[in-house]
Amino acid sequence: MTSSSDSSKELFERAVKGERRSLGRLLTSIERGGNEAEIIAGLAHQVSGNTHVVGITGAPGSGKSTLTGRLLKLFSEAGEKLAVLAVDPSSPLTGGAILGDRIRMDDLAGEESFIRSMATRGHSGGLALAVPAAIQLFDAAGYEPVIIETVGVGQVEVDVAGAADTTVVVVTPGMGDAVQANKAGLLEVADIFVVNKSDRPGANDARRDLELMLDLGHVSGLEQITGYRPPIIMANSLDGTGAEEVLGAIKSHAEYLHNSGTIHNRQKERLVKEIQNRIELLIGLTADGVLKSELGNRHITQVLDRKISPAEAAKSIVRLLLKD
Ligand SMILES: Nc1nc2c(ncn2[C@@H]2O[C@H](COP(=O)(O)OP(=O)(O)OP(=O)(O)O)[C@@H](O)[C@H]2O)c(=O)[nH]1
Ligand SMILES: [Mg+2]
Repeated sequence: MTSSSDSSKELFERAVKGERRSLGRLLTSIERGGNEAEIIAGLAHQVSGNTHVVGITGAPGSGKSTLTGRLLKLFSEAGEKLAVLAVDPSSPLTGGAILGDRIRMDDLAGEESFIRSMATRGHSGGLALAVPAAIQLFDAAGYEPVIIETVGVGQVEVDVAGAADTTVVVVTPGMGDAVQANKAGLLEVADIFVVNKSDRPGANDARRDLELMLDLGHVSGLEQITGYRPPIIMANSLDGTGAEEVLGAIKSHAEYLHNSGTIHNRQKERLVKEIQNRIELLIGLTADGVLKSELGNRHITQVLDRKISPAEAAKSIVRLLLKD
């Protein structure tokens, strides 16, 4: 074993015993990616599979962090040792804003809770691997639940939501927010809806839009099979209205998952997705390498000489690679 994996192992053992500084260092390695991250994820995987993962997603500025802060306080008061991971799939530049959230949240967290933000740091596929690894690490270190906050702007957060056992989708009154969430594919993944900023005009319209969409069968096909209909909760996270109800809904959904046995499917889906992401990453790296190799050059030359098409070159290379 290399010395770096030795030190990861030591850090991991200390993190599992509750040493927060070690946990922080491991999370930094996970965020950086590469071999070290893989070793840590492997160690964590062996002893994970217990925590409940709650995803909180929604449009930028919908109040996810404010709501998360409320939940953090309620869970902490109930004696839970929870972890919050704030994920920003956009640019590393907004890391500062997330940090601002973190500082606000630190005031609300109990001594035992752990709050962390994670940005892409510009490497592709980074979050797709870093988020599940971080979840497994928190899980191994005994944090329950793990709350993941992501900004809802594209595919990444739908994926991250897919990594959760319970997904909370936050919408706000006005501007057809519910319709936007529907377009972004967020309604399909929602287990709980929160109409936040319900102190603003149009909150009841937003609620009605969501009810209609649920009725219209965007999700009701699933509802008929499972018997579960996502609740819609009106909240004002500035004064804390609705937060207890959201907490109750998270607990009810967790119970539903356990009673129906669906929890195993979710955990399986999460691991299958992780394997898929890792395969894609490995194949991508292999493709990069091959194109710079002798084999790659031979094919590139043939394509340039118009002897074979790019598609034929790709297929031929893949066929040759799969032989090894
Ligand atoms: N009126 C009102 N304002 C709220 C409510 N919840 C949050 N806000 C405000 O909305 C703004 C955005 O809140 P955040 O919690 O940072 O929203 P967010 O979804 O985490 O934002 P990003 O992480 O940047 O996507 C802040 O100024 C909050 O104070 C609410 O229930 N009512
Ligand atoms: Mg936020």
